[in-house]
Amino acid sequence: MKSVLQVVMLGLSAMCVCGVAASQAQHEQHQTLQGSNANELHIMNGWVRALPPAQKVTAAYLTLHNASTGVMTIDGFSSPIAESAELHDSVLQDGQMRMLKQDTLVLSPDEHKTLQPAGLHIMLIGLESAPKEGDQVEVCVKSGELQSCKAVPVLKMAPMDAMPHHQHQ
Ligand SMILES: [Cu+2]
Repeated sequence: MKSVLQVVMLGLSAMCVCGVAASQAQHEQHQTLQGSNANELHIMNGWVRALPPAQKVTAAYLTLHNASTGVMTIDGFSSPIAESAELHDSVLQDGQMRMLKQDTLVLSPDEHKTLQPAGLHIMLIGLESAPKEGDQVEVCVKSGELQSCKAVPVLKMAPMDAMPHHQHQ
């Protein structure tokens, strides 16, 4: 519980500073990564949506940073709590929000891409048990041989720093 609170507090304090300072604060939270050159794929501000116990799918959100000098193609996601994980985009079709599966996500050198509600997100599919608020869930991101994993908090609602323009749900 204490570590979850700390993660939330870090997120909130990062929100209160702007520009360069905010990005520095976020980078201090970067996870140590696995594998060769894996430190070039950074996961920041991740969270998984808490759902009622019967649910078999949920969504994970995070910001990815390509800290390398080359183009990076993200081609896989996984989590120990899910049988599979897919990248989805939310698109408005005929007045309805639909989710479209994406095979890859391309990051330019030094690009940040934020996965967030109503946009790109990771679907965690085939949950053995629905993640509860307060849990920590590991989420892994792959680019070819490179894999980066991070434990992220399970939350009922988006933390404020993950929401664009301070819009609340
Ligand atoms: Cu989805």
